[in-house]
Amino acid sequence: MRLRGVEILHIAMPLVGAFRTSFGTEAVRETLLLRAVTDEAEGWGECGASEAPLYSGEYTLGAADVLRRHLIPALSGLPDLDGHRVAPALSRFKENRLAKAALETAILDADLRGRGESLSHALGAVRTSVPSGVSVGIADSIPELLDTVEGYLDDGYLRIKLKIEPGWDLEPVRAVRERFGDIMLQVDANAAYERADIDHLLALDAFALSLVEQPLPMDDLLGHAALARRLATPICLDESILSARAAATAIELGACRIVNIKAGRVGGYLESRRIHDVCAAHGVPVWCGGMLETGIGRAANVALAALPGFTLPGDTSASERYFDEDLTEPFRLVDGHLEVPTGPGIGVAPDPDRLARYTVAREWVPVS
Ligand code: OSB
Ligand code: MG
Repeated sequence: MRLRGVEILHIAMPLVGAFRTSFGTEAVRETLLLRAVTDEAEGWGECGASEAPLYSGEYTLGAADVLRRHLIPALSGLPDLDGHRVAPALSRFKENRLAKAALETAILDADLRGRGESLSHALGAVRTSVPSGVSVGIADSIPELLDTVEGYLDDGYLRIKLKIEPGWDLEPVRAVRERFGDIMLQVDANAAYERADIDHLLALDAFALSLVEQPLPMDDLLGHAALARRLATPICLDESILSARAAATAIELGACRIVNIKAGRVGGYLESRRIHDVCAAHGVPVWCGGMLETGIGRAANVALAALPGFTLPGDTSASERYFDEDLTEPFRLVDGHLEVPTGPGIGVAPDPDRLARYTVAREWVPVS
């Protein structure tokens, strides 16, 4: 397969409700879609970056810049390009995993479409549908939070994840546990606490949570290990796990018992599978995280979540939890599950009219 070029589409998709975490509030998904054009097929990838570098150091315009200036040109002149050759061709460029993942996914999608194979099959999926949870942002008040959670439980979500931060933790968690009883419940701090908060975090053990996600800074694996020695609730890492090597290190240090896998954060679906394999070898359950993706990114996430080690419900929610109108056919929740696409590649494509409506800029980056 030979790459002809990549179109970078800048999109702006209003969210049905602003999503608030410890690091900021997002009301519009301002991100990139990539359309890889090869001599065999076209492929799509979605970038996990947001307008500002709050989750990681990457942000949408920065991702577009590194893609056009460095990453896409590095794929020129490769006569036998396929999904597996992207990461080695980009490896001399440091970091920029969200941008690399989007590019690798677009090439992988084109490659698989050309061969008529689904991404789920290529990754080694064993399920035809995946159990879904939902990530609930920080609310203005506890009554408002309880209404939101009730709505999601009525929709059929199989587990609830509450975003927490100092000042919004024990009370909201207690209120949700008391009101809804024995639901599967977990929390995500997005690194909002410090080691000095460990005694405070121990109070979370009272609420029978499935896990506490990324309580401490991303580079504090030893802090997570120290917390893990005292906290009965399993620690799950998100931001800290940037690669299969990082996953192996975190597990060996006792910094986590569960891993959230997000393809963007780790540089792509192929590295995600390696993390899955490392975790499986250690008996560490994994689940699929999300970055408020459109149907393009969601399709690929759902394929990943169908692998055997994904034994916990992921942040793979239905399209309507994010958008009034998705770019693809909407993903729908059926008995708490999303169906895994079966068509070639990621198995979905953007609807041209809706794509045009939400595209704010596009640029063609040719390769020779
Ligand atoms: O920490 O999991 C996170 C969204 C943006 C950035 C970080 C995170 C999240 C979510 C949303 O929790 C998950 C989803 O896509 O539904
Ligand atoms: Mg998280």
